[in-house]
Amino acid sequence: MTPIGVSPQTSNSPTDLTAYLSDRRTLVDLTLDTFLPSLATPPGRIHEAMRYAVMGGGKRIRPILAVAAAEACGADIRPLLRAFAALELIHTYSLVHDDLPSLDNDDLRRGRKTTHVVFGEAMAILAGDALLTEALAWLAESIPTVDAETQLRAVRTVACAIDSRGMIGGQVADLESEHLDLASADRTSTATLLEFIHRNKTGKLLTASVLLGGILAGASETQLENLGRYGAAVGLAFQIVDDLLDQEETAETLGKTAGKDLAQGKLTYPGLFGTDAARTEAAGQLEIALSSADMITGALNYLGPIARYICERRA
Ligand code: GRG
Repeated sequence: MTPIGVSPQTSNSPTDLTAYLSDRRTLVDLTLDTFLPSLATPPGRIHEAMRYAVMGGGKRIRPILAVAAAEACGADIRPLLRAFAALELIHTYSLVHDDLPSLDNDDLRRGRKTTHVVFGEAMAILAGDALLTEALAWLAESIPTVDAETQLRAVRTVACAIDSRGMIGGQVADLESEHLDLASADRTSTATLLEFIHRNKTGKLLTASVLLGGILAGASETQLENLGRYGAAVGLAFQIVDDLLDQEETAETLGKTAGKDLAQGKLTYPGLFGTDAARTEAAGQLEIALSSADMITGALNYLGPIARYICERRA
């Protein structure tokens, strides 16, 4: 298979984040388009649904985090791109399933109709299943620059992040927490539950993305520790900011339904602690992320600017 080319580095300066994000996003999109089954592959309808869900936008934060971590650890990312793009398949599967009528019942995602609205519920369930399965195959595809044991560790890291003790577990706790009677609930245990939901539902896949980049780059254990700390902080901050955006932005800006958390009685940081305290918590997590990013001393390190972008984004 022809490796996907990396365009010339646009800038070595972390201040040039926009160019960096755009360049890496193009690489991720190219990889997804190259390796996803074509519409001509039978049965065409499932591949159409998979491509509709994946190729219709999205910030590509998870694969970009993996790319940034690998680059910060000094790796040539070209042979690693398919494994990194697998993160986007996993993320998209979670969105497709989360939008289903039996879960969030949403009809807007990434500025377009959700997959089940366009393809029907049965096909959306199967497309989500197929994306997850495809992701595992991409992660397990042998990589010339990575030995088999290291790759096994990488696959295990991602799988453990999204299982019933990780992303799915967080989703289940989130479902069960809907319409909690906050007035009569003990505040400390509610706060613990909220952190559990955010760290698992959102944080673990983001952390695994950073770790995947580091592991496949051959990072040292010390580097992996710093990457793990960075990922956990970014993951928590990401979801707190998402809670704030749900409250403050419009569906037009977000490309998904706004104000849903309140309507669904979801447990959120601004809901439990107020907007100012939620912002303070996100800022604290950003500080942790920035100091952890600084410990990775590679020549090309965009981890800090990406963490800042995640905390300051408006969509
Ligand atoms: C497997 C059903 C199922 C659920 C797992 C991750 C998840 C739990 C559900 C997806 C929906 C959701 C609200 C996730 C929280 C994380 C989050 C804010 C996702 C949106 O991620 P962005 O902003 O989206 O990176 P884009 O569209 O940019 O990729």
